[in-house]
Amino acid sequence: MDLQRLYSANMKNMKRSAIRELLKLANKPGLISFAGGLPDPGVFPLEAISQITAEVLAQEGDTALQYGLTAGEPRLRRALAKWGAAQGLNLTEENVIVTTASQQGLELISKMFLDPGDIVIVELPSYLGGLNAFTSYRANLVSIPLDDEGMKVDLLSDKLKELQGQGKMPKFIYVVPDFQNPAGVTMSTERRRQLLDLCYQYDLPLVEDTPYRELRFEGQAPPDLLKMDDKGHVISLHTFSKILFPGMRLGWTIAPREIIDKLELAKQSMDLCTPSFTQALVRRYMERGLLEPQIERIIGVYRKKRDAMLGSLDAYMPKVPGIHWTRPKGGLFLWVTLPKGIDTQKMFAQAVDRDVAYVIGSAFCADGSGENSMRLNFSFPTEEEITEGIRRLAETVKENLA
Ligand code: PMP
Ligand code: G9A
Repeated sequence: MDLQRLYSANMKNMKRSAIRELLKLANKPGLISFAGGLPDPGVFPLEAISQITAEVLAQEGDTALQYGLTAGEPRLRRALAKWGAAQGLNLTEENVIVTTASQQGLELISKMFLDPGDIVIVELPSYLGGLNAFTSYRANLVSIPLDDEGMKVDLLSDKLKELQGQGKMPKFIYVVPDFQNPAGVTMSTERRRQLLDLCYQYDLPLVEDTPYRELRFEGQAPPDLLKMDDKGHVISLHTFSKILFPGMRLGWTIAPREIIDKLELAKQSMDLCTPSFTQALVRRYMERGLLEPQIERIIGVYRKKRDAMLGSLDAYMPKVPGIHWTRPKGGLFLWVTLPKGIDTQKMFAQAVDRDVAYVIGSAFCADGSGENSMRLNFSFPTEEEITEGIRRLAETVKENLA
């Protein structure tokens, strides 16, 4: 059969995720992977989940194994609204839709807003899974560089003016404001304020994707964009993937009611509902007050791993101009920049020969740049693997400098 003739234009526009492809490498014996953003399985709360699973089956198996409502199990929606309210957000359960993790939130938002050729403003670099969701609906991505304080809003302001002049207003702006994936940086309070003001000025939705916000190792968190927004522009994506575990595929989106209603409509034809079973598990887990101590446990483990990675980079990386890396105060990732002329894609095979892997920087850059950069994940490898892996990586970099 000539399938090429049949594929939709959307299908033809889809790109394979470098992250997902790299997961296949994880089985190479001896390889130390700084690639995928995998949580440390050592922190998975197996005992509590196994106990709660038995309880759910015994006490509410009839509903937990049944189809559920598209917007989510009502008691979980309530629990999530309560969790948000405890953080100072002004919301009710009607502002919450449960999703099959936050990747589905990205897909639903794309489905809701994007026609072919529409513009989405993204950070440079940005989360690959977000970029791929938007381009699968044939959006044109316009990248705004970030620095240690997040998206450079002065450049955004210029770009919005330019696009308005061309009659090409974007559909929304997408940011990962907290411990950004891939760069590890957090948007400052001032930038958040300016970003929201631009959204108000140009009447644009702001999609904040914040899976890592709770995983802060030190310092004071800047205010939530959702909390700062008093005009209903922010759509906020959340997930249990990094604060509990990703195998359940459970997340939630907070937004004004009208948007929740459209997301529900878009979700009906996608998966009917998020699994009732995992929703019941997490609701009980939260009701029992287990989530907060679990987050504290994860923070303790990842802080040490972040320290191990920074310490090893300081110790092993060649000290030459042009090599630097971000120093994240939370999350799962940091971003390494190498001197111009080193191509991390070309270097990748050499790194894998030395049994160490990373994600190439260009995978996160919608404009094709980033060839001399890479993302390193520190949550998955052990501290010993981090030290050894960075030593191997530094050897590879030295070989390329020579
Ligand atoms: N957004 C960002 C910024 C992410 O880093 C990730 C996962 N690494 C996701 C969304 C998707 O996560 P999930 O679907 O597991 O919630
Ligand atoms: O495995 C995935 O695709 C989720 C993790 C994303 C990442 O590594 O950024």
